[in-house]
Amino acid sequence: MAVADFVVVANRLPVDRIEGPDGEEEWRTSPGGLVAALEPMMRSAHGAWVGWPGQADLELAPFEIGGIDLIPVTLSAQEVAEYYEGFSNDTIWPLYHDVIAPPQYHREWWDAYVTVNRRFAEAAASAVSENGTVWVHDYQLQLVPQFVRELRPDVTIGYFHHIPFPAHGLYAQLPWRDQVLRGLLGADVIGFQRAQDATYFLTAVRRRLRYEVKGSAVAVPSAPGETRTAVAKAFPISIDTTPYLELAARPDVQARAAEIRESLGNPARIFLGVDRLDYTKGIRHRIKAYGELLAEGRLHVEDVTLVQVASPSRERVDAYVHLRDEIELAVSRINGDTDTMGHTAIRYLHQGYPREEMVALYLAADVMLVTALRDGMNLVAKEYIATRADNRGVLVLSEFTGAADELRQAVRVNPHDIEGLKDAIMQAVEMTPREQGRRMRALRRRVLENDVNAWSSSFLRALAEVHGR
Ligand code: GDG
Repeated sequence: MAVADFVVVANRLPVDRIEGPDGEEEWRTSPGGLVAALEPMMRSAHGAWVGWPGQADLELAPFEIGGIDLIPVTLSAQEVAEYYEGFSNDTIWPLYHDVIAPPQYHREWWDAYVTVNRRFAEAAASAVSENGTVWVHDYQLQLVPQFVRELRPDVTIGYFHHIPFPAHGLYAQLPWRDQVLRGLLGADVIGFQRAQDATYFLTAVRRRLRYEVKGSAVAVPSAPGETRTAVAKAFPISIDTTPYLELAARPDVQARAAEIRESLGNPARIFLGVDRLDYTKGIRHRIKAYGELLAEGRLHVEDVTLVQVASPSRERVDAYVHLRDEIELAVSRINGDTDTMGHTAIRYLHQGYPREEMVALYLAADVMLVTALRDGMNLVAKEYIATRADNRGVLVLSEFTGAADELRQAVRVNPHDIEGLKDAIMQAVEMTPREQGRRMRALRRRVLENDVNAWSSSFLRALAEVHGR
């Protein structure tokens, strides 16, 4: 069944199962970073997408939605627990985000990871046409490039890593460190968010596998006495700017932004945080700094509100359950200490919202707080900038995000430095409209010129160049 010239492989299919109007189940395209990034290209290239439908033990035949052929991969409940919640989200995720939470190493999880990666690779290998292209995404599927190459040496293989790659001293903890490097090196091009990630990866390749590395090119042994070239470099991902520009210009969305401000009591400054509820996002640090500014009287509850959207995430992984408790305790303490009948310090929302509402929130916010302790890119920062057509608003941005490499005119922070974070928040509060405009214009130019189409084109160009070298 070799059909598609271009096959995307990602952990999740870009769809959610929902209940239709008459109670029947149907599929709807789901929002989210990767989906938003690839959807436009998938439609124009008539590609296929291999992924898990998001429910255990679901056996589904391939189907089409919105012009994209979807090829579902079945995972058992045990595989979801071991490959996805276990190895992907409780081993690789914390290790690659600088061990902010302790990674768990379990041999059964690794075995499940290998088995499931092989299944994804088999699905991709049988879907891709002769000399076609397979583009693998992210840390759940690091072995897929190697497995696809073993099955289909004719195809061009790309891999993009959405999260950070750790420094060698940390990476070396991984009991399966050499196997993972060999898995990734099955690709012709291995893309990272930041130059630093690519450097760390190349260091690991040199030190662990002793392959020859020249600049961004690795000589990977392919047959006795022969090598092929794999290239590892940075391709900073971005957003599909069109829907953000369109929504931000819509009168009803602007009216909704005004209504949000009104319902918060029209404070002089609205701060906004939008994150999956994840320990990498620095939500606690942000709340701590903000709470201290209120306690010290540098900010007053009548004048300011922090809206914190923390969308539910990985609720079956222990570290996330603890994090939620910690954040909710901190929020209710600050609110309890400072709220008045008419004003609240933090409007905390453990909910997901439609994109219209997200854009209304971006428009309502004077200051966007992105304080991640480690983040591959952070698309929220770019979304906020895209919506600020009036060139007003301030982005406070952690230097530990991929976005910090590009968004130089943001107010940069080290979120571990609470005093520095407090000063940055005050700098944002006090920034003149003229200075806001100067910075925001430059930020917008950067984001609008380097959108997701520019990102995918540059990755695919690099892929075409390397293959056959
Ligand atoms: C990974 C890497 C990298 C969030 N809540 C709602 C909602 N969102 C949307 C945001 C944004 C996306 O989800 C989150 O993207 P991020 O980049 O911030 O973070 P991760 O989910 O951790 O993504 C990350 C990314 O991959 C892409 O390579 O940048 O570093 O960790 O688009 O707007 N969207 C809606 N409702 C919500 O409640 N509609």
